[in-house]
Amino acid sequence: MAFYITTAIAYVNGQPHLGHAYEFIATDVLARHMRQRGEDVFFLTGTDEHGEPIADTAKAEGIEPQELADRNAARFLALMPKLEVSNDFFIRTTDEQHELAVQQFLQKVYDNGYVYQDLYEGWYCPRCADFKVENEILEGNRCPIHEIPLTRESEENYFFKLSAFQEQLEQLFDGQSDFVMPARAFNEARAFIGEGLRDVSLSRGKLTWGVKVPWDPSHVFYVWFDALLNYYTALAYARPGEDLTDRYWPANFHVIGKDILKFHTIFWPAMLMAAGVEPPQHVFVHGFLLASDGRKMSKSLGNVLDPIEAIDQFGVEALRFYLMREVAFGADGGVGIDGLKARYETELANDYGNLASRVSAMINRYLGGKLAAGRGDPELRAEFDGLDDEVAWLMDRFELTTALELIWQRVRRLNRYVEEKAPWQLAKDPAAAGELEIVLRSLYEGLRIVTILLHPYLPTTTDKLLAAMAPGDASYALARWQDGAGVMEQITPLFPKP
Ligand code: ME8
Repeated sequence: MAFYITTAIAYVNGQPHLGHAYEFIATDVLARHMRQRGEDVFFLTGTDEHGEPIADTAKAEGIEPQELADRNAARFLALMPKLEVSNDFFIRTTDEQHELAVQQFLQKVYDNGYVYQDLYEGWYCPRCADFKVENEILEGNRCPIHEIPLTRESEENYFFKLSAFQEQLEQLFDGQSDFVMPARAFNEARAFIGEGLRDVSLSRGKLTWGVKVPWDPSHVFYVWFDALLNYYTALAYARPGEDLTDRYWPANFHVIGKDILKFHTIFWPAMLMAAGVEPPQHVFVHGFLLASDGRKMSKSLGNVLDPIEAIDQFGVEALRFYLMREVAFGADGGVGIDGLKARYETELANDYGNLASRVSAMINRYLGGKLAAGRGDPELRAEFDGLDDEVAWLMDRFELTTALELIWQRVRRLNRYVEEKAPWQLAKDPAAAGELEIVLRSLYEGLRIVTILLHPYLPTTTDKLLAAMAPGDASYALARWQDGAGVMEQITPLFPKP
């Protein structure tokens, strides 16, 4: 089945940071998991390049917005392989095909009668590129997100009739309790609709850095309308000569942070409805990464976990694992380099790395690297029965952290099993040869299963380990206890001391 998943597209007025990396990695974990299950996955990410913040930053640097966009988009593009992110396409909202498609789409919204002209006056945050409603503004007319002073702006604008979709949005939410996940985010969005929707400004007359409004080229579209459309427009040109829209739309998951909930769960489905296009199936809203002291990460406080430094020190797989393990996906949480180091040593190097080394060493030493067919230890086997289904069930609900915990319980179980059975003792007793074979075969099967399930989190390490095993395939169908013969080569440590 088609499975289309997207990240938010990052603003190019700054460099990639850990919050971006977190979202890319989490989305990648689910994309890889679905590929293992044989789904027809399309994974989109990219950059959001228009709007006031980019125009302002470029101006401050004395360069053209396109130059700034090119420079920073290249940084995001280069980050993907460093994070082992397996996106199928990288969209830039300055792509000509995207700009044309935005114009066509919004022209349709206009033709359908959902756009009108009016005077707009309100409090505007140049960093959010958004007008703020009175009840969310901080004392002293400051932005609730950036805490910077807002400016009073008024201009003749085109408006999108969001209010016309009040009922349809209520029906969407009330008919599908997992349209927005997790429940806390759903409730927040539903409450916003419940307050009564107001029309929103669709264009900017003062700005030139954006997609021109086709029926009035003296205006550009408000950057959010241009940006949200990336999820839809990319499918038409991601594969030259092929239009993937029918194959992948509606998207299964849009993955976003909690600060952009309103745009994705309210504006976006309404825009799609206004053009007669189906809304996405789910929007998953993740939390924010904070410093380990619970404060916002900031360069001036010196509490930033820099993703590139973390990768240089511990490797990308450790970063991926740590972020997915440390902070329950969907909630906020603190992270830091000390926590990463601790999990690297105790969990990756000891729990998993040592387990793999010991199992491979013992299979080679006692059995010459070969395992005969057999059913293994029924008690241990029973603890792995149904694990694949449980993990898949959690992944379908984007429970990346809970799924990882479930897998890790089995990693720990295998370590206890080694201690309980002490294969090195069995090896001393010729009468215990049969039992030794059963114990090692069971360890091999358990290790193979957890390795397949860990594959989305640790793609390179698990590939390396599976390459030393036969069968060494990461497909999900093999994440069940097998009875056939096996082979395991001697391996080098998976997580050496950094
Ligand atoms: O919002 N922890 O771009 P962006 C977790 N261009 N996630 C974080 C984070 C943190 N500390 N900081 C940011 C935009 N994010 C728009 C999106 S989509 C059509 C347009 C997340 O570069 C943030 O919540 O500010 C968002 O999902 C993503 O990073 C990009 O943020």
